[in-house]
Amino acid sequence: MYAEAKKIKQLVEQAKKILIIQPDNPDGDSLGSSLALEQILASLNKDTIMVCGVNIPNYLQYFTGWDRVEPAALPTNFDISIIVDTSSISLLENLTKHIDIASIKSKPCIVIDHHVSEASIDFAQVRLNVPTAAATSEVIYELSQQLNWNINLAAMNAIASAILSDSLGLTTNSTTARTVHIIGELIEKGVSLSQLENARRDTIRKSPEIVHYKGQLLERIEYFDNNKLALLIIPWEEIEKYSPLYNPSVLALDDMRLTTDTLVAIVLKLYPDGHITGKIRSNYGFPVAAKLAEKFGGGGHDYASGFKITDKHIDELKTLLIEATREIINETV
Ligand SMILES: [Mn+2]
Repeated sequence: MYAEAKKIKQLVEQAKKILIIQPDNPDGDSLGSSLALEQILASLNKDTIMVCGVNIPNYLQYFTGWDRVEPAALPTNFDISIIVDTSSISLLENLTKHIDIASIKSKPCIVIDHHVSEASIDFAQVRLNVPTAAATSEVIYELSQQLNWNINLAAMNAIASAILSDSLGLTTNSTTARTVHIIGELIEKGVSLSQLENARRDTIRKSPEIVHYKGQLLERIEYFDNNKLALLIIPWEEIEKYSPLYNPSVLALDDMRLTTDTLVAIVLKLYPDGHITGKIRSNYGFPVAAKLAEKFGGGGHDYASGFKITDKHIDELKTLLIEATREIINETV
């Protein structure tokens, strides 16, 4: 039972139009959470607008309704907002180029999340953060059950896909018995996992161009400290060219993590205004991802995290990252 449920119910009941916000790094969980909320709130006769600061990438377009997420909408006539799957203000930077942050701050805001790191969104009226949940969509499922909100089949499909996405098919360390039970309940109510998986597989097919680009990325992976750290840098020209087709980091990360002796895999993306984002993944038994990201102003989970840097050259950042990873490895191993 969530103590925050009552307050959330009140805010939702009083609202007519609800803005649903995803972070600037949308993933299967943030998208599935948004789509599930869209359906659940529609059953409560609420109008919703789903927004995200970036376009929904191709590899997530197996979610029915992804195209209802507006990348650059300018809604001001909403009553409350719900931010899903992040507690970090830095992940709303792109969005606030399209929407005045003051309009969000001036109205009640609810955060629903499952990230362990400290919350930097300080203007939310209610923050329902459940770090023990494998996905934000798991929290939305539990909350809806608790409040007796109707979850239709479209919402159940979105929740199931989102949970499977964040939990890598129920295999991450964050997957609990409850996570698996929820999937079981969704199947009982009509969700077909094989149908969802087929839809997903259809969208993750790669064009020959992307398969060749993946080859280039794999060749460029650098290994440090006896392969314990795998590092890949993706320049803006490639992000611009390939990310509308496929997320470049997703192309390489699994192979990086699956290298013999590798404990930590990091992908750095370079942007034209000089900022650099980092995606960190660590291997099972080595839960240091959030700790490492925090050293660079970011955060996340034990095995998956990220950060954003605006004041460092790539060479300097690379040196610092190699040192920080080495330190954490020495402390842990
Ligand atoms: Mn998530």
